[in-house]
Amino acid sequence: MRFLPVIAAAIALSVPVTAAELPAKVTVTMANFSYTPADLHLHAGHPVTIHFVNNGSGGHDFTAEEFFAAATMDAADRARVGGAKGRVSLGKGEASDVTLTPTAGTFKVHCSHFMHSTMGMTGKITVD
Ligand SMILES: [Cu+2]
Repeated sequence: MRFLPVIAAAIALSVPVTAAELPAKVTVTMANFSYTPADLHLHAGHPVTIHFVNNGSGGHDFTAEEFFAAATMDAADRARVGGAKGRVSLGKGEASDVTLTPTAGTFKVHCSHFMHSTMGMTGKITVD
């Protein structure tokens, strides 16, 4: 029984640190002409790394100005979303990781390339 307090203390010390510092990971795949998943569900106040991949035959982007503007992220990630543009632009076969902490809300996503949203490149992000 004398080891029990030690184990309890180790758990108390390790669990909160791990949970607070490791961002969740989600992948968003761009294709002609879709996002997978089209509806992204994230948790407010919890850091997440979004892995964007372009599997299409040409360039695509993930434009979500309000989502990125409301999120907290460091300067390098802010640059990856084009600053105020709020857009992850990828050429064919490219990928990019963006780590951020989202703010609650429902946000629209679209591809800004000519006619792509009309052909189906739209999505939604729900943060709660
Ligand atoms: Cu596109």
